[in-house]
Formats: sequence, C-alpha cells, structure tokens
Amino acid sequence: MEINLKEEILRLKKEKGAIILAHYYQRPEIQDIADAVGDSYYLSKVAKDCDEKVIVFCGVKFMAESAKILSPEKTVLLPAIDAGCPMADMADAEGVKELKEKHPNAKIVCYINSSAEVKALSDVCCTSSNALKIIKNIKEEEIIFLPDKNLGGYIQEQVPEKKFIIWNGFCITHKKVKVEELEIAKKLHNGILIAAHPECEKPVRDAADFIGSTGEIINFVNNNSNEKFLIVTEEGVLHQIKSKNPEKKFYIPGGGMSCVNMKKTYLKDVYNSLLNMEYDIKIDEEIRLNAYGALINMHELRR
Ligand code: CIZ
Ligand code: SF4
Repeated sequence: MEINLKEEILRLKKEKGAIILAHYYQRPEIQDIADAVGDSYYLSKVAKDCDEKVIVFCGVKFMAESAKILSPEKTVLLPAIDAGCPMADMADAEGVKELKEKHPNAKIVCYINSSAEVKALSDVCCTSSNALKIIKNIKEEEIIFLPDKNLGGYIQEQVPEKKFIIWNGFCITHKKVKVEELEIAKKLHNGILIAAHPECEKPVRDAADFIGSTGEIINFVNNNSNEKFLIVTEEGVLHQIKSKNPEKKFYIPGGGMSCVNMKKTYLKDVYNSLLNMEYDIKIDEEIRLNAYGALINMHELRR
C-alpha cells in the first residue's frame, strides 16, 4: 500500500517535535507542508526563535548551516544532502585568506550564500535585502565583497565613495537570463513591469523596473496595482506570489529560471529526513563561533 506522504510527514513532525522550514525557491508541495516559508535569513531567525528542537530545513546547505550557526543546541536537518549552492562553492577559505593579506585594511562582507568556513573569515554577513544598509554602515573605506560579483557590483554602483574588491562568483541560475528576454517580454506584454533579483547581470538589472531580494520582489508585486509582471528570479517564488495575487498575471523569462539544487528536495526526502533524522548538519565549533560573529554583526549593522 502506498503511504500518504503528507500525512506521514505531519505525523512524524509531531512525534519528533520538529518544525519544517522552506525557502521561497522550493517546490510548491514543499512550501505547502512547511510551517514557515521565507528567505534564508528569515528562516534562520525562525529556527533560532522557535521552541522546537528539530529543524527540517528545506533549502540548500548554506541555509541549513546558517540556522545551525545561530542555534547550535538544535538539530538541523537538510533533507537532500547534495543540495548545495554553486555560487557559495565559488568562494574558498584559502582564497579569502589571501585577499585578506593583500588588503589588510578592508572589511570582509560575505553574502549569506557562502560556506560556514568563509563566513568564519568574514567581518559581517549580508543578504540581498540588507547588503546596501550594511555596507553604508561600515566605517572603513575598503570593502572585500564575496562571493557574488553581481550583488557586489549592484551595491558598488550605489556606494561610489567606497573602494570595492569583488570576488568573481555568480549564481548560475540568475546568470542564464539575457536582457533580450526582457525586451521580448516588454514587446509581447504591453505595460508589463519587470522585477529582478540583484544576482542578475548588470544589463538585466538596468532593464528592470524594480530590483530586490525575493522578499522585496514579493512585497513589490503585492503592493503594486499593475496587471502584469515579469519575475526575474528563481521561479519558486511564483508559488507565493500567485496565491496572494490571483487577479494579476505573471511571466518568467523565456528560458525559465529553475535552480537544480533548490529542486532536489521532494516530499519523500522530507519524510526520510524526519524518519531517519538525516542529514544532520555539523559545524566545527571554532568555525561556528567565528561565523556566528559575522551573522550577529549583520544584525547590528542593518539598523
Ligand atoms: O537569502 C536568500 O534567501 C536568497 C538566496 C535570496 C533572496 O533574495 O532572498
Ligand atoms: Fe545558489 Fe543561485 Fe541556486 Fe540560489 S538560485 S541556491 S544562489 S545557485
């Protein structure tokens, strides 16, 4: 007999005293069984503040790691062990150390899309929603920004008074979009508004009407009375956007925008995760403590 996965997940969740968190880029059926859906920073805060001692983090590894860094006493489970982030993997601890030696006066700002080891070497973390505020609040003139050259470039344009040393990483999902796809959408759908993520390349950002993080794109659409929108970020966000805005029309760039790693988590993986308590995120305590400092500094500097 085939088991009812949703029912079994809910039963196991209760039995194990767990909470299920899902990133906006997860599959719709995963978002629907989650107790909270949001961006990586919001979810790591939910993980920290909740009473549950077991967190099932449906997302990619750096997100589950961020939750573990903030809540070491809790069990943080990543249902799909091979769900990584190619952009986070583009920055390595050795390279960061070398840059630090070359630019001893610079502050290191790392995007939350980075490994625990890289966070541990950084002065402060940021997300796409708070990067500008954080960098403006740093007193030092020199900033090493990693790993995303697109988010880094976007912030640099807005803070010309600072000197930026930007890592050469990028998101393979956002890089795929070409400005021509935006131009085609404008021609096909008269009056369409384009909302793009700062992980997109500059020509795409320049052609957009609005640039923001996942949460900011969702708010932009919710609060705008326009009829049609082109959503230029991983298409998982459409699940929340469409359910809150049934009267509006949404389009995506012609080539589609799906992150292979974000789509590795199926209901079966969440079930197995709860059943077998896998895959338990472990971080070396010295690395965790240093990475914790960078995440806590993000809190301080985003004010
Ligand atoms: O921080 C996140 O969750 C990511 C990856 C994107 C965003 O814009 O929220
Ligand atoms: Fe990494 Fe891009 Fe996938 Fe986000 S969408 S997890 S940045 S590869």
